[in-house]
Amino acid sequence: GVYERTFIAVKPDGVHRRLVGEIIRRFEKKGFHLVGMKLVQPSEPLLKEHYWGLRQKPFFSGLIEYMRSGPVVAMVWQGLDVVKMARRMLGETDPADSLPGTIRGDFCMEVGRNVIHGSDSVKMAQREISLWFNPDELICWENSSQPWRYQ
Ligand code: YYY
Ligand code: MG
Repeated sequence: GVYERTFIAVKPDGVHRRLVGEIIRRFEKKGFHLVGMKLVQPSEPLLKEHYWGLRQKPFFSGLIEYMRSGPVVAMVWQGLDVVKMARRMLGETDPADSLPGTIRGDFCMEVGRNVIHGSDSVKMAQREISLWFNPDELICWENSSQPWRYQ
C-alpha cells in the first residue's frame, strides 16, 4: 500500500562517484516520500548481518570489503509498492543486464560495483530498516502532495 517502506543505500562507489544527488532525485521525482536518511560508515558486523543470506557465496568476503570501503548513504523511502518499484528503478543485480534508464543500467558496469542497494521484499525491507535505523531516526512528516499523487 501507500504506506509501504523500503531500504535504499547508495554504496561506497556511488558516494565516491558523486551519484547521491542523482539517485535521490530519481526517487523524489517518482513521488516517493523520504522518511529516513543518513551518511554511515557501516561496521563489518552490520554488513555481515545485512548480507547474512549470502554468507555462503564465493563473493561474500569481497562484498563485505567493498561495502566497508567508504561511507554509505542509507535511506528509507515510502510509497505505493515502493519495494517493487525501487527494484525496477535500480535495474538488475548485474549492471550488464540492466536496461538504460535504470540506475545500474545508467551509472555502472560491474556487479561488484553496482552503486546501490534496494530491499528485495516487504519483509526484507522491514528487517533492513530496523537493522540500519533506530525508530527515532524515521520521521513521519506530512505528505502534502499525496492528493496530487494518489487517487
Ligand atoms: O539485491 P541485489 O543487490 O540486486 O543482489 P543480491 O543477489 O542480493 O546480491 C547482493 C550484492 O552482492 C549485489 O548487489 C552485488 C554482490 N554480488 C556480487 O558481487 N556478485 C554476484 N555474482 C552477485 C552479487
Ligand atoms: Mg539483495
